[in-house]
Amino acid sequence: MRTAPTTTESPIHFWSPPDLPGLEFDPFLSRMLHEEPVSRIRLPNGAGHAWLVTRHADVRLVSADPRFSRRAVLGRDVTRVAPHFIPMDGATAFADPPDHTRMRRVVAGAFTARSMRRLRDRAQQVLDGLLDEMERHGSPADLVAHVARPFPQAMVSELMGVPARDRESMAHWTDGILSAAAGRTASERAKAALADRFAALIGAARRAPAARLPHQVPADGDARREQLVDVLADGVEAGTIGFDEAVGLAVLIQIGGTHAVRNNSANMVYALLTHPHQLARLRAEPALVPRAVDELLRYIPHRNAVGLARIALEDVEVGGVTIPAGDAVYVSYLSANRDPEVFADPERLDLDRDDAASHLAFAHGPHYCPGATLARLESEVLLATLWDRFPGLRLAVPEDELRWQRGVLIRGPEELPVRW
Ligand code: FLV
Ligand code: FLV
Repeated sequence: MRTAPTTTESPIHFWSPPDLPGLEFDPFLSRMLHEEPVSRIRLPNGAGHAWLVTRHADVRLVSADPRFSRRAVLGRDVTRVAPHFIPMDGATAFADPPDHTRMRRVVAGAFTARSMRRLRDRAQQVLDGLLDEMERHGSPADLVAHVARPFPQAMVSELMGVPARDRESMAHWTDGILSAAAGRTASERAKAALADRFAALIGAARRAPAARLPHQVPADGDARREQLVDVLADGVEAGTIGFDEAVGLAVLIQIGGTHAVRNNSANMVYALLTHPHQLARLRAEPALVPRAVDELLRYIPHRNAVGLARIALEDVEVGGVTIPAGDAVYVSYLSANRDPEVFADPERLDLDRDDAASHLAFAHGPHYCPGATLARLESEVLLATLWDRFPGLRLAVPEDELRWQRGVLIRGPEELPVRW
């Protein structure tokens, strides 16, 4: 007989993510990390309870161990923050190896080293153009509207091969999907609209494979073949992935590539503007940029509460607690990034720390962010360029007058008014 005594002993904490200002860390998450590192929670939507795993070592275990399944989440009304689920049913987020491995291998075709070199050059061009426009607009200006929003939007469209005319509506739908407050119907509608658009783009790429034959392509032909919409269409043609899987993949990469990077970039600039000694350190030593990006990724609480659960397929001991088969489990990459077992003085933003690269901001295991290289290069180009162009850059309003998005899954400022 299976016994799991901790199940009946541990309390169930109701966790409704607060709308926190700035980069304030969720006090509930801190308390769990330090006092009850494997706990039970109930979130505002869905049914029942789930486990919350907060320590770095335990988060790594749960996110890489095949005894915890994403596939098994499908069809279950798991307790969660938003009324809806973010990914499409056919997306990688809901797949386990070996299916997951097969799908991810197709995506890797758009993230080759050559493709990333091309995108780094393109990122610099795009950003320089946006900063020119911001300069023409004049001080003060909103850094979210001028840079943090359009920059990743342009880059993910480059990666994907999304036509310029579709970019704004895609960004708009993406925001709708990642709102917990918009309501289920509005979010599901946004998700369906985005999926329809990608289905059309992938369908068109399937019907036009001849355009990608070497003797017909223009000079940028090689680059075009690496665009994700084409890579996915080729994967569908070859029978490696299903059409719905291809659409699910495109939707997730669009969401991460626009919404997540917009907010994280704005948060990075905000963090540096409000830590002047750290900013001075970065400006004195530009070679520090890649390490600074890691430390900012570690330090910034990217999201409210937790994302997508996994289901324990058998009883598993995690941090001395037995999680029973069938229970839902959430990991917190945010709390893992503040674990004092791994990070010295974890609450301190310190660009010189040598342990920042152990952060889990891009997750861990098979679901590790497929866009991490692109996200990282965008942040590197941004932090290496912004203060060269605007050496006097500073907040245009007192810090406590900044407005932070409410009822969202991914945290960030509404606007970031700056002067120079
Ligand atoms: O891709 C995911 C993701 C991205 C992100 O930027 C934040 C997240 O919390 C998540 C997530 O929870 C699940 C993903 O699949
Ligand atoms: O924020 C979430 C999220 C973000 C994301 O970019 C991809 C996702 O799959 C998710 C998710 O599943 C749940 C989230 O709360």
